Amino acid sequence: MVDKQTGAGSEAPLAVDVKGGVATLTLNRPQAMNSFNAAMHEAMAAALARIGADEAVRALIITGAGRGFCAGQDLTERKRAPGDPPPDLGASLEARYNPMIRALVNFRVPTIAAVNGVAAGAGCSLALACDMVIAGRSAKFVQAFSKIGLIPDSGGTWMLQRLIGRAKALGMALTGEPVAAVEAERIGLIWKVVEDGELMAEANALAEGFASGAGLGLAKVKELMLAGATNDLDAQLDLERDTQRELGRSEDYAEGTRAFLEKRKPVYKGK
Ligand code: T3D
Repeated sequence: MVDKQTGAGSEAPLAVDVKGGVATLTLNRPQAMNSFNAAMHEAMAAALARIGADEAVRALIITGAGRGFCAGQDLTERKRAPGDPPPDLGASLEARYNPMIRALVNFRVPTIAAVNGVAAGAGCSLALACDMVIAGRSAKFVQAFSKIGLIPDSGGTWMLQRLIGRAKALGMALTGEPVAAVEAERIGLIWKVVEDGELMAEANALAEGFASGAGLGLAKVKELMLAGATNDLDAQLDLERDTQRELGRSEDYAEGTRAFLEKRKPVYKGK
C-alpha cells in the first residue's frame, strides 16, 4: 500500500490494489511528479489489461502518490546530447499513450480519476480520459504542452473542447496556464472538487457505489455517451432504443424495479 502523502511503501512505478470489486492504480514516481517513463507505461498497460479482464473488478480508481497526480511524459527521457537525432514522439504516442487512452475510454467498468495534485500534459489527458474526475482542492490542471512546443495529446484536443467548449479549450491549450480545481469544476472540466483530506474517501465511496450498482446498465451508459460524441441525433435515438430494449430484458432491470416496488435495496448481478 502506498502512503499518499509521502509516496512511500512501494518502489514499483505503479501500485495496484484490488479490494471489494474496486481496483486502485496509484502512479508511484513522486520524485518526478509521477511522470510517465517506460517502466510506468509498461506497468500501466499490464495493469489495465489484467484488471480489464477481471470480472470481479467493477470500478477503477487512478490516483497519484505524493503531491502530484501526473506530470505527463518524463522529460528526462527526452534528454539529448548534441548531434543526437530528435525523438519520434509519434511512435511514443502510438505505442504507449494512445493505447492507454483507448483502453481507459473503452474500459468495461466506470473509471474515476482521483486527482490529488497537479495533472499536467498527458497527465491531464489521463485524468480526463476517466469517466469521472474528482480533484482535491489544491489540485490543478495544466495543458503544459504549448510551453515545450507541443500540442495537447493523448486525446487532449478531442476531449478539452467537448468538455469546456472551444474558448476555454483554446485558452488552456495556447497559454498552458494552470486551472485550479475549483475553476475546473465550475467550467465543467471535472465532476467535483473536494477537500484534499477527503479525496480518497470520496473516490472510494463513488467506486463502491458503482461496484454494487447495475453493472450492465453502467457499461451501456459509458458506451452510449461515447457514441453520442460523434453520432447524429437520429443514429443516437436508434441506439438508445436498441440498448434500452436489451437492458429491459436484463436481470438487473428486473431486480431494480422489483426492489423499488418492494422498498428495499437492489442486489445486482451485472447481467
Ligand atoms: O514525449 C513523448 O513521448 C510525447 C508525449 C508527450 C506527452 C506529454 O505529457 S508532453 C508534456 C510533458 N510535461 C510537462 O511539460 C510538464 C513539466 N512539468 C511542469 O510543468 C511542472 O513541473 C508542473 C506544472 C507539473 C509542476 O510544477 P511544480 O512547481 O509544482 O513542481 P516542480 O518543482 O516543477 O516539479 C517537482 C519535481 O518534479 C521537479 O524535480 P526536482 O527539481 O524536485 O528534482 C521536476 O523536475 C519534476 N518533474 C515535474 N514534471 C516532470 C518532472 N520530471 C520529469 N518530467 C516531468 N514531466
